[in-house]
Amino acid sequence: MDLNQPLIGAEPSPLAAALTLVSPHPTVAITYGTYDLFHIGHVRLFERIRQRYDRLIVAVSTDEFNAIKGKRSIVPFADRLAIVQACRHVDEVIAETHWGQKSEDIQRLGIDALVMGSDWDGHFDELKPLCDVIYLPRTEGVSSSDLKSGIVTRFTVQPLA
Ligand code: C2G
Repeated sequence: MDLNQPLIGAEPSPLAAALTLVSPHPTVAITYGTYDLFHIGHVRLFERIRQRYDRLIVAVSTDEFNAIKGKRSIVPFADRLAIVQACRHVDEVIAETHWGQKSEDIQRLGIDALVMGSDWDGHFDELKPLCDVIYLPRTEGVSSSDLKSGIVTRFTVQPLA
């Protein structure tokens, strides 16, 4: 029985009535990012979003869009997309190809909240008329760029003295 469809002329059963009160519709959140060298900061962000919303959609930046963002990732787009999709907190992945797609995504996907890490504080407030816009504290002490520079430092061949 599809509980979302009103039964024509029939009173919903007490169960149906109770269920519609409890969860009117699954709440959906979306977040955007590069997710290069996938790390605990990304996992913690997804985890916290999933604790607040029933579904999490993640938009992963393509390599071409990263170039526009002035970023070059180590892990190619197709792999970053597959890695994010494999995370159990993530329900769906889409590609992020341009800055302006957020308002389209929010309306097309019926988004309740856009959630980003605090390094983006205030950047997407213009979308507040469309959905909740939330910035969660970043996980301290880890970032893809730190991981990259750490690898370079540690594995650069030191010239023999
Ligand atoms: N993040 C975090 N803690 C960290 C590192 C990252 O919570 N230690 C969060 C960031 O705040 C961001 C997300 O993880 O919300 C993805 O970070 P990046 O992969 O660096 O994404 P970015 O390149 O900033 O792309 O349209 C928005 C852009 O696509 C965001």
